[in-house]
Order: sequence, then C-alpha cells, then structure tokens
Amino acid sequence: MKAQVTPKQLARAIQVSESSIKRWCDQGSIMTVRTAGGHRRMALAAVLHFLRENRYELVRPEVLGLPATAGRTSWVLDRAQAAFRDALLAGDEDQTRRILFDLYLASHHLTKILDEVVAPALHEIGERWSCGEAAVYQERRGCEICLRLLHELRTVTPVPSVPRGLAMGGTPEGDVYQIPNAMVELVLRMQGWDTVSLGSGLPFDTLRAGLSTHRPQLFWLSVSHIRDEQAFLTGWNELCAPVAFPVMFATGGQALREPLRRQMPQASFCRNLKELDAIAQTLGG
Ligand code: B12
Repeated sequence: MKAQVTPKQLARAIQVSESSIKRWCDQGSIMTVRTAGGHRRMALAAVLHFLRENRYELVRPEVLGLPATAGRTSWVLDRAQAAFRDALLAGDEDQTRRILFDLYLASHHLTKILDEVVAPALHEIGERWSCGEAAVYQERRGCEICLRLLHELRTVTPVPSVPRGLAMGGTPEGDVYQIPNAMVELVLRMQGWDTVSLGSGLPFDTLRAGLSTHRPQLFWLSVSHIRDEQAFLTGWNELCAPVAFPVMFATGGQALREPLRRQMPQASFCRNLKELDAIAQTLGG
C-alpha cells in the first residue's frame, strides 16, 4: 500500500481529471501536504476517507497499491469477522488491512466494523487462547496489528475546525488493555469530537486531575480488568465527585458486570460502540 498518493495517481484510480483532484486538494476536501518542491501529496488513509465520505468508486485500486479487489469485496459482516480473525491469528497484516479498508470503503458504519468484526475476532482469539488453541504470541501479535490499523484510521479522522466538544478518557490502574480505549477515541473523533486519550493503567487521582484541568464535556473509562473491586469503586467515586462544569461519564468494558454497574450511577454504561455513538450524538456540538 502506498503511504502517500499523488493527484495523478488518484485521478487514474478513480477515473477523474487530475485538475479536479488538485482543486479538491486546494479546497481542503482531501487532507493534503506539500513536498519541499511544493507538490501535492495525500496520505492513503486520507484518500480512503474522502472516497468513503463522497462515495467515489475506486475503479483501479492497484494504482494506489491496494489489491485489485479492494473495495470490490462486499463482505457479509460475519464472513468478514471470520476472515479478519484468521488473518490476525496468522499475523497477516496486509489481509487484515484489506478487509478493514474493504468494509470502510463499502461505507459500513465504523461502529459496525469495530463492534461486529474487530471485537468479536479478538473475543474469539481470547477463547482460543484460554483453551490452548492459540499461542500467546499469536494473541499479542494480533493486538499489535489491530493497534496499528486503529491508528491508521485515527490519522484519517481529523478533528474538525469546530469540534463537537472535548472528550477525554482511558483505562484505570491495573488495566493494561489498549484496543477498546483506542476504539472509543476513534468513534468519538469520527463524530467530530476533539479527543484526548490518556492511555492505559492510570490511577484514579491522575484521571481526576486530567478531568479537572481540561474540563471535557465527555469523559470515558474503558474497564477490561479490575484487580480490586472495592479500590476500583473508591477511585471511581473520587473521579466522579461533583465538579463546577457539565461533564458526562461514559463507561464500557468486559470487567463492568451488572452488580458493579449498579454501584456506578454517575455513568452511562455502553455495551458497545454503537451505544456510545448514540449517546455522544446527544452531547456537545
Ligand atoms: C488481547 C488481550 C489481552 C492483552 C491486551 C493487550 C493490549 N495491548 O490491549 C493482555 C496481554 C494485556 C491481556 C492480559 C490479561 N488478560 Co486478556 N485478553 C485479551 C483479549 C484476547 C482481547 C482483548 C480485546 O482487546 N478485546 C477487543 C475489545 C474491543 O473488546 P471489548 O473489550 O469487549 O470491547 C467492546 C465493548 O466492551 C465496548 N467497550 C469496551 N470498553 C469500552 C469503553 C467505553 C467508554 C465504551 C463506550 C464501550 C466500551 O466496545 C468494544 C467494541 O465492541 C481478551 C478476549 C476478549 N474476550 O476480549 C482476553 C481476556 C479479556 N483476557 C483475560 C485474562 C484472564 C487476562 C489476564 C488476567 C491474564 C493473566 N492472568 O495475566 C491479564 C490481565 C491484564 C491486566 N492486568 O489488565 C480473559 C478475561 C476473563 C475474565 N472473565 O475476566 C479474556 C476474556 C480471555 C479469556 N477468554 O479468558 N489480555
């Protein structure tokens, strides 16, 4: 896959004139950078974002270094999930990227791609790990590939000039999971939020410091692992202590079982990103 694309290449790939491409670059419709010599260049991910948003057909994907089939394979989501899982287990990064961008170019909603393809693929890899059918290195390698793909999607999701608001979040102390946190940030960025991910494994007092200092309208917490439930609840209540500005807390994650959620009335718990997308739409902007 080409990291950067020229106007000539994109013109050939979607069969439009080069002058149209240059006009779209100059209008800011496609995120563009200039070389030292002043030539226009576009990140591939920015091009894919533009094609998806404007529903242009990728007539010659190979011109962009994509497989000739890119965007052609109309995946049924559960078949895509199985293919994505197998590619992750095999460490086949190109195939995982191909599937993800096929789904992305086919304009599947991002929450659908993450909730119904990527997350279930990782859930199943976890199942196979827990019953010895998958090696630890396969799981970790798969995580690294997922994190890179999520980061690529993040680079194409620029913060709009007038963001919907500020959203901040991460995972608590003792929880080193990165993927659900990265997914939450991506979905909020896609919705036009200015996002600050604080990353994984943060003590509650520093989460609170971030909240009080930056006053986000939305604060998220992803919780996949809890060492000590009582200590977690104490920290949670410190995080959510009253502040002098409006903030909504959104939570999610496999470790937040129902009995625990009942003791976290301050938060809107989301089972998946689709639910987050719905509540975040009601905020900011
Ligand atoms: C990869 C992985 C790891 C990696 C993570 C690497 C990384 N860089 O992130 C590492 C190696 C750290 C790890 C460690 C452990 N793991 Co682990 N891990 C997994 C695995 C395979 C995938 C996790 C993942 O990313 N899933 C994909 C995400 C996207 O799915 P999700 O969490 O469900 O998120 C979705 C929703 O919940 C929601 N969501 C989640 N968070 C949020 C937040 C908000 C705000 C919102 C709105 C929505 C939302 O949206 C997401 C998309 O739909 C899971 C299997 C599984 N079932 O997920 C096991 C799994 C979670 N791990 C497990 C275990 C036991 C462990 C360890 C305790 C093992 C050990 N003894 O050391 C440690 C604990 C580490 C710790 N202290 O945090 C068990 C948990 C069992 C249990 N019931 O508690 C699982 C289920 C594996 C298994 N089948 O047994 N693990």
